[in-house]
Amino acid sequence: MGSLVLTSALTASQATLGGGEGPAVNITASNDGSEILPLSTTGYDNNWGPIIGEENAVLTSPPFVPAPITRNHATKLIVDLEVLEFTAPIADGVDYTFWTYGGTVPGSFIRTRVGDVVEFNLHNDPSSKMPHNIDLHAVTGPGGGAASSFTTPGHTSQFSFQVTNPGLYVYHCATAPVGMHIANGMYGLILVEPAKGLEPVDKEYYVMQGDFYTEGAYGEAGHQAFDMNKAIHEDADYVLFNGSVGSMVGDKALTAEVGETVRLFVGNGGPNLVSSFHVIGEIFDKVNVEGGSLVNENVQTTLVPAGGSVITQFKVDVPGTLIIVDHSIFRTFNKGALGMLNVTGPEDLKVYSGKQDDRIYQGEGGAVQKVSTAGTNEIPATRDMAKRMELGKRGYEANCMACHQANGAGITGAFPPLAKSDYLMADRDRALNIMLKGLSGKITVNGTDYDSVMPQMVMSDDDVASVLTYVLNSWGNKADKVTLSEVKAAKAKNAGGH
Ligand code: HEC
Ligand SMILES: [Cu+2]
Repeated sequence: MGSLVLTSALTASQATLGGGEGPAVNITASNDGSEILPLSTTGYDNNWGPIIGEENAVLTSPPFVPAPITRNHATKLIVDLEVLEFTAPIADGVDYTFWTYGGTVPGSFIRTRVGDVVEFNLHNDPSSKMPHNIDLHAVTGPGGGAASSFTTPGHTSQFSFQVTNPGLYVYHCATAPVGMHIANGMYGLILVEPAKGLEPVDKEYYVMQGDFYTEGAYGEAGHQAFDMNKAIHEDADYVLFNGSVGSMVGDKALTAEVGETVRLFVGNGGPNLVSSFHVIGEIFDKVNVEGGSLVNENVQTTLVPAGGSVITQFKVDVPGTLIIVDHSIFRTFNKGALGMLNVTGPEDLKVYSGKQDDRIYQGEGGAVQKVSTAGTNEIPATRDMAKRMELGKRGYEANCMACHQANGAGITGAFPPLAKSDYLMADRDRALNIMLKGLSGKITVNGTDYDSVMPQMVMSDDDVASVLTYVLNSWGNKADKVTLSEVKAAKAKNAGGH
């Protein structure tokens, strides 16, 4: 493992390198000295030379990636990425409301070269309901850009960063509740090529896994809403490559010809599950472990962490259909994690049988367990005001603060205020229902319109009573304490009414 030792160049001045050539010291060999590795990095070496010119980044939708970078110098790279929310099929006959970067799940693939200064423009479409931002794992800086990129619908945020470390990095939304934004599809990959580029191959593809949580079980028809409770329990209904069941099968399968070398840029958006990434009928000749500089060879199955990546490379020797799976195998046959790579070309004695069955992943109906609703362990019905306020503050910090802020002031244009909110204080039953069911649609708070979505919160009845008591009695608000029986009555009424 000689590739990570050349760190002394860290302090070298870029000014000493005038010529737009790659770094002077760029030799990485395996132990026997025979081979240049796929990500033939120099370790952490910031001799990138001057930033020359500027260009607009080419972005691609999965399963495609932009062409390899041929520049031999760093540049100013302008990225325009648009957030779009829309409803689309997640499976045959099943719709889901996705939140996306660039209109696809995963989001657009971004290709950079180490040393590039990226000017990032995050556009949030005016039709969006939610604010969004972006945390790029390729960024060195607070929140990976999240703090600088919080963008309400109809706005654009701009920030810049230099890509300092070669590798394959995940980007994702980091707006509260983070898990929900990721679960709805807000992730993608950004590649930072080493100065001398990657080893040339014949085909490159973009595959990214994600887990999805729906109110109905796998395959249940109609529009399926996001299920926060299942997400918290990591009880995924769908585990998918590239955002839908069947995204890479049939005429959408990846393709290659016998004798070609294929590189897969593989990401895992999560939000929860780790992928045991495997291609049935292949062996990865090389794997950039976790998307970094360490190269493993002759690998059958490689782990892709949630919020992580790998680069796999293999030569296809025989014709047939290779099946791309998460080898946590129920996910493949019961939750959708199945793609295909069709290899065509001359037959060989060891032809892969190619016996694929398009029905195998459909309609098997995973035995998804129903998650029981929030805990209802018995609590004294007689907590006094002080106790309610104490518990409520804790519950507020855990469940509400990310959006409505510690002082209850909310965030203008995104999250309405609770402090002195006329909407909140006008109707106690309505407030209770918001706590139990979330809220969407147009409302007016203190003269300002909001048309957004507050997800359903998962809290015990006791917590609901405490948090609402706290909210109704903080930041200048004043009301009676909320009792457990009030919460239970509201719940019973909802159960009857629907
Ligand atoms: C993910 C962000 C988010 C979280 C977390 C959240 N809310 Fe909201 N909340 C919103 C949004 C957005 C709206 C406006 C919804 C609309 O436009 O219909 C809202 C509206 C409200 C309203 C009505 C409007 C007002 O300002 O009076 C109340 C009350 C409220 N939330 C209370 C809470 C409480 C209490 C919690 C914690 C248990 C909470 N919210 C957690 C985003 C959130
Ligand atoms: Cu988001």
